Amino acid sequence: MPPLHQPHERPTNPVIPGFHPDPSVCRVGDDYYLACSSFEYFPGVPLFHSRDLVHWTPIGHALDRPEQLPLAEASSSGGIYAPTLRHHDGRFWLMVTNCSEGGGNLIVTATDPAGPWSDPVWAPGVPGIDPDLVWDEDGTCWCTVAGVSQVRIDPSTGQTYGTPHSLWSGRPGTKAPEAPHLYRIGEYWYLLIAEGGTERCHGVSIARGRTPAGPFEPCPDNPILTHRGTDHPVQNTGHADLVQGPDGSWWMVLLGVRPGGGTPGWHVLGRETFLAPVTWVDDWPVVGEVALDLPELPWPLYPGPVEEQRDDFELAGLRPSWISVRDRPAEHCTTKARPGWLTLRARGSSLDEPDVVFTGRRQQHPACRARTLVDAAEGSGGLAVRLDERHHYAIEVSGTQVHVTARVGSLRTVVATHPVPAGPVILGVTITAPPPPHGPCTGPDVVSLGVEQPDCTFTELAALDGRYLSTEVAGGFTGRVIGMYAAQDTVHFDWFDYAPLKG
Ligand code: 6LW
Repeated sequence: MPPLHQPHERPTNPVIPGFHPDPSVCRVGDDYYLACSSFEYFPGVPLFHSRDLVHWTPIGHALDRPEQLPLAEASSSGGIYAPTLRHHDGRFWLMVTNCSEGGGNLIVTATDPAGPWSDPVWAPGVPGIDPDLVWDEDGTCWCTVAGVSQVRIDPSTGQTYGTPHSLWSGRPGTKAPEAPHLYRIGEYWYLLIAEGGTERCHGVSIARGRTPAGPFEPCPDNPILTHRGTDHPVQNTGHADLVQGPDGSWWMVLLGVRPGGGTPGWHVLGRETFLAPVTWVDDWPVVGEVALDLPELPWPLYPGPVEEQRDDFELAGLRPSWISVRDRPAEHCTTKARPGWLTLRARGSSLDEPDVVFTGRRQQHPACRARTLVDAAEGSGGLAVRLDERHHYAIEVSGTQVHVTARVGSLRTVVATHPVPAGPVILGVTITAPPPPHGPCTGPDVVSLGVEQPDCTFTELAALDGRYLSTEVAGGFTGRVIGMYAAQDTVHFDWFDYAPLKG
């Protein structure tokens, strides 16, 4: 498995590449922890650790037991939305919405953010998504949600008190005031929100007041961040959380996307986590550029442990970077059936169905290569680039044939068929920039699928336009995930590797 980052002299954005949206960050001493949304994937709510705000190491998930995370009824881009991660009274508190049936707003706690996390406490009295938690000087806990409204809560039971009241709906005429976070900074309580929807009009606004319950006075310079109407390489910037750097300076983590190709630009990696500097003028925050090259930081960098590019499935469990669609019961996904292999057992569902048996990792680089050695003697399955049930490209072994398939909305087709000798076969996908000439109609990338021969040469069977696996085409809130799946019966995978490519 690849590093989430290469140790750089000069730090770069995004600080957590690939589909890692809605970041929420908290600081405990010299350590920083960050949580993201995970939607229909299991386990839910990926968690990261950092010492420098730039290098983030995956440490696990807040929701990694099926009883914490009912997702069977979650639609694509349903499920887990927008966590808030805070540290209070010696414990980590994470509040999040499970938008699927059987879900709702929930709170889990842990003393070690790497887990174990508690069973959820449900908070049915909380009136919306994107819940924030903050404690005032008296120890009263306030829960603020999209809209933007607020209610008092006992976070250890989920019990709410009083009637939720409206705080602020952002700038007049701007849609989707959401993603609130409330902070006590100096003399004021600051209410940070996102506005404009999570697409190109996304932005960040702020208001301040003397109490956590308001009234709030909007900043005269709102929105304090937006890239709408610009040709900045980072778009859709919004959904932010504030944090202080090791030297006391202020920073913001936020989501952004990197559209590629011609017009209007297609983003394929989902909404990623970026870092931006913040300064203060007249007690209002001023956000610096969300640059792909971050400024030199005045504190030491800690690159952290680097994950291997390759997983040989030698461990009893799976590394935190592996995610599955909706659930991961041991009878369908295990490294124990054949030691040193990942075994997937199909439910008879294809990639077109919500209960497909699929385990993959996020595509984190615009250009990359992924390969796996598959033994499909007892079934059929292969390697897929997945955005959702209706948008995926795949290469599948079935008997002594491999098929490349493409599903784009309601169109589904077998693009290529190729004979392979009996026995394990290496399947590969290579994602690269489109060849020149580039014009307004050029897609963001080319997804090439094929088989690797015993002499290590790659036989390309199909080269598909990547725009059809983009959020601009498919909609939704996730990004591409590249992984292994079983379509019928039992399929074994000896190893999987993923490597970023240049260009
Ligand atoms: C989330 C909302 C948003 O609830 O997208 O970009 C939604 N912001 O705040 C899903 O991530």
